[in-house]
Formats: sequence, structure tokens, C-alpha cells
Amino acid sequence: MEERIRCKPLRAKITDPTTAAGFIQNGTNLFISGFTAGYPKLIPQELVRRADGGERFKINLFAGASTAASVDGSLAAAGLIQWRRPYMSDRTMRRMINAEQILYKDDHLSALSQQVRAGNWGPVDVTVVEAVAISEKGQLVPTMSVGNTPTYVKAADKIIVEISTDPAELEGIHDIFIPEDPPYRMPIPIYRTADRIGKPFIEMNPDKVVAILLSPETERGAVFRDPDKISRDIAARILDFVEHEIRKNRLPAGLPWQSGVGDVANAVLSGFIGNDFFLNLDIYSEVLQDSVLELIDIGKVRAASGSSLTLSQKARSRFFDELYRYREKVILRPAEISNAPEVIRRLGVIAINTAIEVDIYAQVNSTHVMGSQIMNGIGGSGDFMRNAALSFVVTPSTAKGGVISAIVPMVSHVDHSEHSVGVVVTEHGLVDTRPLTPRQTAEQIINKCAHPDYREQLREYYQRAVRMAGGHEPHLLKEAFYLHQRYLDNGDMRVG
Ligand code: 0RQ
Repeated sequence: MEERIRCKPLRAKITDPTTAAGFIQNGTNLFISGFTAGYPKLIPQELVRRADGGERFKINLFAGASTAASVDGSLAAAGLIQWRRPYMSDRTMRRMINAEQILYKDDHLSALSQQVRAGNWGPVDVTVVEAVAISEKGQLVPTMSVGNTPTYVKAADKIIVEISTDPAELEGIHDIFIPEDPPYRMPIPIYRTADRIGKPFIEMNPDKVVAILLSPETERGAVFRDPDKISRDIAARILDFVEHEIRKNRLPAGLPWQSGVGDVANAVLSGFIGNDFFLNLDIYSEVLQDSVLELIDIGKVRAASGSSLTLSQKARSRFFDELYRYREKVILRPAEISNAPEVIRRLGVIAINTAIEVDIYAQVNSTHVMGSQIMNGIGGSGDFMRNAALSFVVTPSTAKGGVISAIVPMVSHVDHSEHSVGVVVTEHGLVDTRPLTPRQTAEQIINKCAHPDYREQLREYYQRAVRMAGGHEPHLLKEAFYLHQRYLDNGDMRVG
């Protein structure tokens, strides 16, 4: 404990979860660490215990991004959440958001910390942070994510720290830098993925600490499926395309990669493993997953930068056992730096993000099923897609066992416009939209990316739209959603 809490006066703040959670009451704005990993464990459990005991209260919950079923799911199910921001991906919470039982709005993750510092999200009543250590001067060493924690700690009225049993050797992996806010913002001085520009800890005013908990809880670890054939096909097309562009001198070699969450993302990174063309990879992303460790193991990674390391149980053990080795390559940054549009554009990131549906003109819906039901949120996808040197949007060509086409005449909700999209990829094909007019894009997306079962219907729609509406991007407004409508007529649109 002495090594973990090196600031002696703070040792007097060690207490139990019931006392600590007493600072959280009805209406509290609760800001927590956590960005798929590194979320607090004891305080959420204690809040649920209070709700189970009959206490009626609601909190407004702000995290870095998604957390886990033990936080978002349990707090939602206990009826404790009034507001939740930003990105979440929990099934129970999603159902309650879609039923308007929880208020929710997602935001570009790069933009949040600045808004919190500006006071746009209301007072930061209580911040709960998971940390591996507190330094002599009261600075915090976070666990497996950074997210918005530096700003939540800076802006907090009261701070509760959960000291985790994760190895203290995580100290040194983080690079914490809070930029000045406009009009005093200077360039963020990252010129290469590996550049470190900040401190290895989060500055904290020890006077604001009201409680410290010693947490025995460990993280469960993420569950990843092995990439299926569709994901592997999409990944292979992307690697083949980028290699081709580099060989033709249309793209410089060595640009860093960002790969969104999920199967395709993992498949792309796994695709590098047996590939002889791509060596010395830089990864400038948001969430780093198991595949990054595998690439480090085979000596393919120059640097991997993200806001969190979300690992399966097996990969976590390996990572902790050989932290000294992985720490050389991995940098964990605040989300406003990992996702900074300025840095993504300067480095020339190659971005790969997943869509729910893409339309024939390459507009992208990545958040709302059938235009109405939220799935997760936009997360960092907009930060990367809009600012990448080359932006891939990927999706299997159909969803729900083939009964709905993911290539549609018009998306039912727009997250990313055609102007943020470079290349559209499904398991059937790839279209580089950059040199194409909207009409050429439509023809190619229908012919190459759509599932063969839907090509004829899409073609008919497009050709009728050309004849009847004409114009630069022909659409028939009454018919644009006929594929969606047919699915709704036959199915159940609820998600979760
Ligand atoms: O629903 O689980 O109920 O079956 O959507 O779809 O195929 O499991 O794919 O897990 O990769 O998620 C876009 C949601 C894809 C995700 C999205 C249904 C489908 C299933 C999930 P079920 P899959 P994934 C930041 C990266 C936005 C944020 C982001 C996401 C469920 O990738 O949230 O990019 N992205 N962050 O059945 C009806 C369709 C559908 C559909 C899928 N057309 N119609 N349902 N589904 N397509 C950057 C980083 O660096 C991390």
C-alpha cells in the first residue's frame, strides 16, 4: 500500500465503499475514468447495492467512452441513470436509451474534454478514477485507459480514487497532456506516433480527494471473436489496396493506422501478421486490442498509441507478465490527443471504421438502426474518418442473416457524409470513391459492394432516380427507404 499511495497525507483518506459512495447522492454529476478499460469497480457496485436496498436516486453518468456491463449495464438496470454521455455499447443501457428511460447523446470523443473544462456539461461534482498509484506529490497513475480522466480530475469538486491491483509497472506507459483551450491553444507537438509530449501521470489537487479505496477487483477482459471469413475478406481487400497505392506512388509508405473496434478492425491488424509488405507499423488509434500485442511480439510495431488497451483475459496476463517489453512500444494518451483532428491530419492516418449501413453515394450511418434505434454511438469514428489521409468505411454487405442489405439507396441516418469517405469496402468488393462523381460512385458501389441478391433492386432504384429525378445525386424521395420499409414490414426493428 505504501508503494501505491506514496503521498503520505492521502493515506488517511483510505475508507470503505459505503463511506466513499456517500458523496454521491440524487442528482450528482458523476464523472468516471474508463474508456472500454480502466473503469472504477467498487463505487458502481456500491451504488447498485444502495438501489437494491430500496434507496431511490438518479445520477448523471459521464465516462471516457464505453465501460462494461458491471458499470453501464448494472447502473442502468438498477434505474440509477438519468443522463449518460458519451459513447456506450451496453445492451441493457441501449434498450433503456431507446425507451427514453435514460437520456443519452453521443459526441465526437476528441471534443469532450474541452467542453467539460468550459463547463458545458455542468459542474463536475464527483470524479471517480481507477489508478495503480498516487505519487509523492499526489499525481495519479491511471490503469489501462486515459480517456477524459485528466480533465475530469482537473475539473472535479471531489475525487474518489480506486487503487487497483494492476501492476505498478504501468507507470510510464501514459503520456498525459492537456492542451490550453482557445484562444490560447498552441499546436499539439506530436510529429510522429511515438512522440511523448506530456507527463507519465495525471496532475491532481490532493485536497480534493475525499476517499481512497483499495480495490481487489480485476477487469474481466474483453471477449473477441476470431475474425470470420467476411472480416478476413474485407481486411485482405484493404491491405491489398493500400499496398497497391503505395507501389503506384500514390500513397507514401509508413503512414500510421487507426482501426476501429470490432471484428474487421481486429482482422485488419491480424492480416499484417503473415504479410511481408507492411513492416515497422505505426498505430495511431483510439482503442488498442489483442492484435497489437501479437504484432509487437513478432517485431512489426514501431509504436502503438491509443487511449486505452482493451485486452482479452489471456492477452492481459501476457501483457502484465512482460510489461517492461510492451511499455517500450505502447503509449496511452487522453482521448482529446489520441483523437485530435490536428494530429490525425498531420500524421496522415489511414483510418478504418465500421458502418451499420452505407448508401449508394457513400453516406454512412454508424449509429442508428433503421434511422431510429441507437446502437452504440459515433465514438471516435468521426474524428478519424473526417481527418484521415485515407478513410475506409467497412461493413458486411448484409445484416441480420441476409434479410437486410447494408448497402441502401439512402441511409436512414447520417453520421459521416460522402465527403469524409475515401474507400467503401464489403466482402464483395471495394470502391475508391475519391476520383468518382456521385453517379459513378453509385454505379460502382451497387456493382461491387452490394450483395448480389440486392444488386438488381438497387440498380432499378438508381436508374429510375436518374430518369425521373436527374441531378447531381439522383434520388426518389418517396422510394429511397423502400429496402428499409420492406424489412420493417417483415421484422422487428428493436435492437439490443
Ligand atoms: O446487432 O448484435 O443485435 O445482432 O448491429 O453489428 O456486425 O456485430 O458489428 O460489432 O463491428 O458493430 C457500426 C455498430 C458495428 C460499431 C457498429 C446490427 C447487427 C448487430 C452490431 P446484434 P456487428 P460491430 C472509433 C470506432 C461506431 C463507433 C466507432 C460502432 C449490431 O462498429 O458502434 O466506429 N461503430 N468507433 O445485427 C440492422 C443493419 C445493421 C444492423 C449491423 N444494416 N441493419 N442492424 N446491424 N448492421 C475509432 C477507434 O479507433 C476505436
